[in-house]
Amino acid sequence: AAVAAPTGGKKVIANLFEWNWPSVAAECTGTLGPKGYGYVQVSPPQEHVRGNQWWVAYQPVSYRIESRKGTREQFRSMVSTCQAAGVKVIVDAVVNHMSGQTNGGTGWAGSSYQHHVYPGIYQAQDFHYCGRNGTNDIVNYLDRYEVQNCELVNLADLKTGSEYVRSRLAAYLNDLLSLGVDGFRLDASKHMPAADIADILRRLNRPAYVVQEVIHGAGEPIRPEEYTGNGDVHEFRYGKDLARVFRSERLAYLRNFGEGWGHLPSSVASVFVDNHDTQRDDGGVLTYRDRGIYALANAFMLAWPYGSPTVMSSYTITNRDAGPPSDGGNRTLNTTCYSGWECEHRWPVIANMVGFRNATEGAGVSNWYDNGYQHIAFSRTGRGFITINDEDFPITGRSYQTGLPAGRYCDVIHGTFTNGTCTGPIITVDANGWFAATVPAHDAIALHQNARL
Ligand code: AAO
Repeated sequence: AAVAAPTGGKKVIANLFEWNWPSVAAECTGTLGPKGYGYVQVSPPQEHVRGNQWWVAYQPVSYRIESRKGTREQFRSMVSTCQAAGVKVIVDAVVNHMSGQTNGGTGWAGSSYQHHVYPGIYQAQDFHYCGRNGTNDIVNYLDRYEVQNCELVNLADLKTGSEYVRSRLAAYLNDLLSLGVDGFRLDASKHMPAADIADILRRLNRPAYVVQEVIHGAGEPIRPEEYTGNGDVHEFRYGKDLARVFRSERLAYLRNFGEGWGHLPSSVASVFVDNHDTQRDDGGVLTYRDRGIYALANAFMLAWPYGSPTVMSSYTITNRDAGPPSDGGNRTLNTTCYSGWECEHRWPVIANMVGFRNATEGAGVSNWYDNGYQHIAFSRTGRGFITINDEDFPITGRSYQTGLPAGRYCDVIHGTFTNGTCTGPIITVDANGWFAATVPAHDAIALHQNARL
């Protein structure tokens, strides 16, 4: 009962990583809805092991909706507030495994557990023991059996082939649907056979958006393509390739970015410049630390019609494992943008380009221009136009064919369009679709039909 791509006119996802529920709700009303985001992705909501690392959320000990991010009632209220603001909710669902700590303990909400024993939920027989590597851990990603039957970093690996485990996981997802959620990011999907996921999804009480985390790995036997029958799949090559282009290659190469680069079919690809793992563990990708170049890369992603884009929103990373700003009891504090939290989704260039995406949905690419190096331009036929100059020098004395109707347009890279006025420069497109302007170094100009004066 999955749907293969976000539905509705507004498809951009904001990933409010590790935000607590009251802060997510306030952001839906205050920013995400008004800026045109269609979805918010939230971090795992189930009870988890205790600790102040962010990744405790990826170690479930029960399916109670009770975590450092808030209670079941706060979660329910967040979902309805977001939906009232026109923003659907996607939950990061951890269904491949339970906790990974060798010693047992007491979870966030008081449930006691041992590694491989979660009273009333799972017992020892509900897990895989692959019998390899002395630890039962995955070592060799080139071995399909190992990846799907051994433990990912010691996390108790659920036997998703068993009837009981499937029904228990479906019950968890159906409970989230009963709280009103619209979709799921299925964590660690590579570690579950695609057919097991399909079986679990058939048990959902209603259709939901599904995106599976299957990291493309060179030479690995388990490929992202195997999972596209279940829903969308994260395209990890996108952010890596885009970063390489911006850092050391040429923007001119982007003219066929996506399928032309061997990436997944656009209709099932979920894309992002970075996510919570790559911003920590993959030095190659662009992140908030890259400031203006990161904004330009997101602007390209939002302008370019490939895949379903997710905008990352991070807290400031002090070290790899450190959790978000929290109180003495490890409860996540309310978000304070630009102080401990980066709030990339609010950066004016990124937030305004969400409106560009919405205004150009379904339009093709035309009027491609590049100078062979770091200056590109293209139209989203009849609805929008962008030019990006990532040269170290301004581009002067040029005119651009936009293909847009004549008129005065807000440059949404430098200005915000509200109630018919623009807080930044206004670009005049002539009767033949042209305008002339200087594009500063490492900068851009973007126009669209919904920001016309
Ligand atoms: C923590 C501790 C561990 C401890 C464990 C249990 O750190 O020391 O053993 O608790 O007590 C998160 C954290 C972990 C944390 C875990 C549980 O990142 O540090 O462990 O929570 O609390 C693989 C999986 C992928 C997974 C990724 C991290 O396939 O599913 O590892 N991502 C998700 C989440 C992630 C989370 C979990 C899963 C677990 O997004 O946040 O972990 O719920 C290759 C393979 C990939 C593989 C990577 C990393 O990727 O292809 O499948 O991902 O290696 O092992 C290039 C290559 C590409 C390569 C990539 C590596 O792109 O092309 O092939 O580089 O960066």
